[in-house]
Amino acid sequence: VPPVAVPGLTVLRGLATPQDRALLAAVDTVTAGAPFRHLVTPGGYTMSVAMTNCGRLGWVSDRAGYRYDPRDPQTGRPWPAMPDLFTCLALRAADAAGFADFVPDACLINLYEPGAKLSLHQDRDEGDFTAPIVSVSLGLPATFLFGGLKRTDRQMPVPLIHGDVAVWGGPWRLAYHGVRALKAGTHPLLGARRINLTFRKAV
Ligand code: MD5
Ligand code: FE
Repeated sequence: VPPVAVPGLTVLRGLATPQDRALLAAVDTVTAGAPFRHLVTPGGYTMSVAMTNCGRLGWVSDRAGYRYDPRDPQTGRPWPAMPDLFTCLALRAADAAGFADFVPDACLINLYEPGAKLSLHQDRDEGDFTAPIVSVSLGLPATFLFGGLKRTDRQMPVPLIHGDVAVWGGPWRLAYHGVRALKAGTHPLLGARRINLTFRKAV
């Protein structure tokens, strides 16, 4: 996998690999309290990526719109706490990419099965665009598409494999991005799945 030469994007190859089993055990703890579910977009489409959250705030979508919610709408309970392992990894990655003191208050957990994709979008539901976003890839490889600040800007494909941690922020915080449909395959730890942890400062 080649090094990434995209301005505004730092990919720390394999940073999460030494902790992969512990990270997946923590994901299981979170999903025991807040199961993965397929959210509906404001336009009425059901997303192919299944999602859940941990931390003080969780990202949700329904017919009313996108928002951060302190409670899981499916259970009415607060989201499971952010595991310390998650917070520490996100802080360490942000630091390595030049963003000091990143303390995420939201972790969106995305589950991809073959065929699942994320269409081109911006992450703009957060209150503070000066904080970076940190993303951890586990399981099957995916192709991340990193665009520009306009929807029509050319997109750069970036392969993300198990253990990779991506950080972006600064002037590129509002870049358009997406994930290509996941190809079928079998990963030794995750089988036919990709799990992505996306850490953000929502407020
Ligand atoms: C994912 N998740 O892999 C993607 C990518 C999301 C989302 O986009 O909103 O849940 S993780 C986000 C990411 C990683 C590296 C760079 C950029 C975004 N970016 O330049 O925008 O499930
Ligand atoms: Fe995104």
